[in-house]
This record gives sequence, structure tokens and C-alpha cells, in this order.
Amino acid sequence: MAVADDQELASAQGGTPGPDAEKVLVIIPTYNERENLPLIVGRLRAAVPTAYVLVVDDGSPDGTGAVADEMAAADEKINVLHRTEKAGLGAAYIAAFKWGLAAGYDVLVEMDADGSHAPEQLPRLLGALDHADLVFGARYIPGGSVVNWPKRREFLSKGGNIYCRIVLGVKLHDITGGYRAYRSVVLRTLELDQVASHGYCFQVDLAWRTIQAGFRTAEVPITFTERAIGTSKMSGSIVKEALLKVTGWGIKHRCRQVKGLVTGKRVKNTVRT
Ligand SMILES: Nc1nc2c(ncn2[C@@H]2O[C@H](COP(=O)(O)OP(=O)(O)O)[C@@H](O)[C@H]2O)c(=O)[nH]1
Ligand SMILES: [Mg+2]
Repeated sequence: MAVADDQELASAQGGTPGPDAEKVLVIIPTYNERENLPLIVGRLRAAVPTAYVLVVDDGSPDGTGAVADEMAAADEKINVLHRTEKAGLGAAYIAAFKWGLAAGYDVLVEMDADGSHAPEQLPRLLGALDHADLVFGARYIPGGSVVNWPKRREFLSKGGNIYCRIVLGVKLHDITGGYRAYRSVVLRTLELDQVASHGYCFQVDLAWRTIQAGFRTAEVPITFTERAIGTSKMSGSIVKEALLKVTGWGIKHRCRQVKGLVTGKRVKNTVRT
């Protein structure tokens, strides 16, 4: 792959080391993913053996936490963060990011436990960190796809992305997606304690903060495959939270733009890729 060649060249010439030379932590949030967890971690360890894993479990009643502990005991690259109650995806990721930053990881990756995000495509995300600080695995760009999703879910997801593009003025095609790689500098810069999104709009929240902070973003195509085992934790309240929050951010942003027009100050709203 051209990216890998470039990285090798950069390292050989004493340039910036590529993501291969950096410490990568893949964070896998779990709630009742007992059967899925060993499958996804096995695939990940085979696909990118250098990557470390942090499972963040919200006290799953099905015993996912104990399964994760067994895996961690057998593999020093696997760690587990136990949380006492289901407090939403956002809170789980924030706790995991803090853990990863404190432990000194260079790159922090988000990946679902249910097999929707293919670990085999992770090198593609890591490669794009060459020219970006946050890389999105994108379903809705050439080369990207969705497999086995009910039409209703696909419609909701595509609609959500179109809404974000219009309301926030971002150029991304998959800002709602949950397969992404952050350079640690991004997460160190953002004020994680101020992120109050509970559900999946946490993904838009963090992307929006990253863009506003002026970091470089990129999208690479991924194949998203609907889970074969277990059930989705998506709910109506998660959709409602996302709709309300994105609309609020959009209104705030447009007000700033208008103010900027009046005062002659430019407001950041586009994405650098
Ligand atoms: N720790 C934690 N993980 C969660 C929570 N909600 C969802 N997840 C995990 O987030 C990932 C995506 O959830 P999923 O139900 O597959 O959402 P969908 O793909 O949008 O239907 C899976 O790995 C879930 O186990 C939560 O409240 N806490
Ligand atoms: Mg899923």
C-alpha cells in the first residue's frame, strides 16, 4: 500500500514515525456482548497484533465483564475497565479515553464489539493518520458500504448525516459513525469533562468539537456489517437526544456565523482533510 511505503520511507529517513511505530489503543465498549467480545478481539489481535485493547464494560448483566477479565488474564495487550452501571456510550468512551491518555497511548481507536467494524480495515484508518488527527471510518463515501442493516436503520443513519451536514455545515459524510481513530493530542486538547452527550450523539459531539478546535480530519471507506449475535442498544431516547443536541449546536453555530459577518470575523465551520 502506498501509505505504508511512505511511512517506511519517512522512518528510514528519520522523519515522523508512522502509526505503525506508535502505541495504538483500541477501545471496545460493551453492554451484553458476551458472545461477540471474544470474536472481535480475536479478529483484532490477528489483524493488528501491535495494537492494545481496552474493553470498557458497563456492568453487563450477561457477564461480559467476566469474559473480558478472562481474556485480559491470558493476554497482556488486553485490559478491562469495569464501570458499575449502564451510563451510555459517551460516558464509557470518556472514561476509556482518560484511561488511555493517562497510560500514554499515541492513538485511540473506537470500535464496536458486535463485529460491525471490521478490525481487518483498521490499518486503513491508522494509515490515514499520516495526514489527519481524527480519521473516520465512513460508510457513505465511494468504497464504503452497509451490509445487512434494516432499511429503517440505514435511512435514519443517512438522514442523520445529511442533517448534520446541513445544520452544522460540515463536509463529512459519516459524522455519526463509531469507527474512528484519534491522535491523542485531539483528546488531550478537548475538554472531555464538558462532554455531556450520553448516547450515540456523543460521536457527533466529539467530531464537532474536534473540527471546531481546528484539527485535521479525514474519511476512509469501511464496510459496516450489522451484528449477527445479540441485540442493538439503539433507542428512541438516543435519537431524540441526538436531534435536539445537533439542532442546538447548529443554531449556536449559525448565530456565531451571523455575528462573524457583522463583525468581520471568520467562523470555522469547514473540515480540513
Ligand atoms: N459500555 C457501554 N457500551 C455500550 C453502551 N451502549 C452501547 N454500547 C456498545 O456500543 C457498541 C454499539 O452498540 P450497538 O447496540 O451495536 O449499536 P448499533 O450498532 O447502533 O445498533 C456495542 O459494542 C455496544 O455493546 C453503554 O451504555 N455502555
Ligand atoms: Mg451494532
